[in-house]
Amino acid sequence: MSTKTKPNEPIVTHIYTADPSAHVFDGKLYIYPSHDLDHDEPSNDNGDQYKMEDYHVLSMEDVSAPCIDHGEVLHVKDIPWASKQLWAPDAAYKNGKYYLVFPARDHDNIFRIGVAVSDNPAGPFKAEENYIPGSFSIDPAVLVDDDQKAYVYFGGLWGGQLEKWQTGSFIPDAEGPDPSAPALGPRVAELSEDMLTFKHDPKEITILDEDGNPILAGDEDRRFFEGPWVHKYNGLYYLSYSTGTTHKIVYAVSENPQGPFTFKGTILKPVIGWTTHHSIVEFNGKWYLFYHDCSMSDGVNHKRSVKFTELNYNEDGKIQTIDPYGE
Ligand code: FUB
Repeated sequence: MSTKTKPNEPIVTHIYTADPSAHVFDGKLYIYPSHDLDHDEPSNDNGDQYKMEDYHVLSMEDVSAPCIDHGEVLHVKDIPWASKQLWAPDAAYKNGKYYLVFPARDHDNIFRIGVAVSDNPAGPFKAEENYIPGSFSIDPAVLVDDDQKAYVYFGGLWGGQLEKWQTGSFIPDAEGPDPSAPALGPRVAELSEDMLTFKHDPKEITILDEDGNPILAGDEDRRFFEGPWVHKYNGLYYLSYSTGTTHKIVYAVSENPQGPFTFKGTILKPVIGWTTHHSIVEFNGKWYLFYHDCSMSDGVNHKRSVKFTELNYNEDGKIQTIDPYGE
């Protein structure tokens, strides 16, 4: 735990971590990951093997400093509305407080998104009594824009249940669109001033190809699957996400935080393991991609480790594609 951190190596090795959301708070890098459990039970496409019960917060003074584990900051037993599966969280700072925004299954087995609050970026966090009214699915990511408006982006297919919300209510046996129909997009909602509710019903984000046509559900190299993240670069909004079945992190760009976004390319080639999940952060004048893979468990999909690497842009704003195991 006290060794120096290196790019493309697990930032901690004493626990399995995944789904890293990295932020700079108080001049330090804070990472809010999922905490994978070390079990050997079977896996399925519904993601039941991802049975995480708590969150830890990690931090680094700089990118080569030791990564500190601040310990357990929230446990499912302390979240009144949640029953299981604390999946990919994010954190945001507003109004002098830190907000951990996270998905979990409620007591009806439906994924919802909740908030827990702290005065300290390293927690501990106190969960709200109920999930955000009107929230559903997984993988929330919060952007607090330059004008202090806060947006939460979320959604995930398959185990993340996004297919089941196409009508606005939960249809347990609903399937995804036909491959020739537009793909399902992630959702976005502006958060209220206190960060605890949506200001409006979530809106579906449209992702367009270079000709202005919606990306289709059958276009598995480019369509949204899970893990949305939005960052700003040179005044533009960059929406990046996992393509799931084709295991890439790709991105699309817009002038508007709620889209539509135009597809641009691949950020991260496939990693060892089925899932891929990332965040992008600027720290001390450089940009970094935080991601995970399963190298530390020799490829066991639910035993993942967070890593990071530098991310570079071309002069035209395009992100250079990263090979996680390249030179
Ligand atoms: O960690 C559980 C799930 O796996 C996340 O919510 C997805 O993004 C995928 O990484």
